[in-house]
Amino acid sequence: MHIDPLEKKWIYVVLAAIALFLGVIFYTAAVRNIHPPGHIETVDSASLHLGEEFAEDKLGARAQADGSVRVTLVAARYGFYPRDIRVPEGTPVTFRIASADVLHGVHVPMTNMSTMIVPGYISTVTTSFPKPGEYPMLCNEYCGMGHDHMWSKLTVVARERWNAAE
Ligand SMILES: [Cu+2]
Repeated sequence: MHIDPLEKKWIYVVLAAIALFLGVIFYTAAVRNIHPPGHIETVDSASLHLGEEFAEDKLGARAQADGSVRVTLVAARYGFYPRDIRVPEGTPVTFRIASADVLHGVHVPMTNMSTMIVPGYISTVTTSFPKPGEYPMLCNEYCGMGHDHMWSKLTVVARERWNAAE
């Protein structure tokens, strides 16, 4: 069978591109621990305030029995609530986030904390923050007129300064 040399060249180019894309996907998943949001748990966005997990008094950071920290957040136009989160450095932190209205995204610059928050689903991300400091949590999915102002504060504090009651 005859294949035109130019066509052959492009077959190699395409195969190389596919190999590169797959490589990037595997690298980010295995090495950088970046995953798409898990569409496993559902939640009713319209009644978050009435539910068990996302009621107002249940939100925020809480120490878990295994030493990790769980942060429960509601994303709503225009912020992540509660607006001021404190977590300890170098500790596994699991974020559980639900949207009260439309599609949002959350991103903490210079870290791998980033996920989409799709209404109706609970987005879960586990990461840890090696460096203490104040970080913005930004919305990275356009969600309306106030999107540019949709951010909340994440403070990473030294382990011994972190008080589980906060
Ligand atoms: Cu938003």
